[in-house]
Amino acid sequence: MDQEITENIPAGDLSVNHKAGFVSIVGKPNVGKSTLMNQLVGERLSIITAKAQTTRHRIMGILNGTHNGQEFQLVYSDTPGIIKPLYKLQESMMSFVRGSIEDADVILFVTDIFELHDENDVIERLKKSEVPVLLLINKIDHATQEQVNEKIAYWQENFTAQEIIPISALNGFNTEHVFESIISRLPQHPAYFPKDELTDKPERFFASEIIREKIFLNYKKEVPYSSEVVVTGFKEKEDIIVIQAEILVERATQRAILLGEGGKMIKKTGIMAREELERFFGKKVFLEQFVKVEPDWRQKERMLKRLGYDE
Ligand SMILES: Nc1nc2c(ncn2[C@@H]2O[C@H](COP(=O)(O)OP(=O)(O)OP(=O)(O)O)[C@@H](O)[C@H]2O)c(=O)[nH]1
Ligand SMILES: [Mg+2]
Repeated sequence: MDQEITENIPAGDLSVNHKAGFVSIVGKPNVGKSTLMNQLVGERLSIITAKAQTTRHRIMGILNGTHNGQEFQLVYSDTPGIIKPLYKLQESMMSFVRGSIEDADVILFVTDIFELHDENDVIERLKKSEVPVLLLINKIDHATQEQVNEKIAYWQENFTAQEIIPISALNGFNTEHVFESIISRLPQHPAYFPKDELTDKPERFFASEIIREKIFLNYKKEVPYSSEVVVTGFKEKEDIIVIQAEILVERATQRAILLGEGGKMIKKTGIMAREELERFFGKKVFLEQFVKVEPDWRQKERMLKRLGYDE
């Protein structure tokens, strides 16, 4: 299991007594990439749902600390699950994945012990990169030792990784081992971000993601995939944050579903979002939501740019 290979490890600038690097978390949809990033960073930065393609952006989570007497900064990137894009939004999602693989010092290739995904498109992308890859077999909390061993054997046959590590991102099982493996491969480099920054994204982004998470949880079929959230107002007052959010959908029928009978469903979604926003920001939140039809926004380049889907 431990295939420690020390070649390929960038030494970086040895005169700097500090380690820093970019760690990209990639894999198929729904394997637990966002769960893992939150676990490794120790914050709930990325939204998580049981539905595939929850994450649409590259989201950085920054971890600073000291390891064996040396300061370090790990810049994790959570990314969208790798798929063959069918529409423009998904093309942008895949360009975020590409960018994060290009920047990486270490790649975490996350797989699911139970799902038999066709992982070839992930492997194709990783083949082009020279960066060390740690292959993580996730969700082993429900697996037997025998199933874990079988999966390790499968991956030893089918992929060349520097290490194969079975984990449970949900329970944090073996994630400390993952951290140690990353740190040992990190180059000497000054910090990339100020030490008090937790992420590269603004507060508004997290507000919109939290609302989107509740839409993913409350609606079925194509509705979550056709929805996008834009925070149009974010005012922090002394004791409350006032947030206005537009929810875009592609069709009038989806708007009706989102609202629900007598506005019941949107109200429920709003309450769930507000509670989560209050936890996230540690403050009272007043949330106003407006549902708008923006025909085919997922296909329109100009709209996607406006919504932040360009690199
Ligand atoms: N049992 C179990 N479930 C897990 C584990 N890690 C993640 N999950 C579940 O798997 C589902 C997907 O998790 P995410 O973290 O959103 O997966 P993702 O890879 O980020 O998915 P996309 O953003 O859609 O690509 C959620 O229901 C998680 O709770 C794990 O270690 N064990
Ligand atoms: Mg995700």
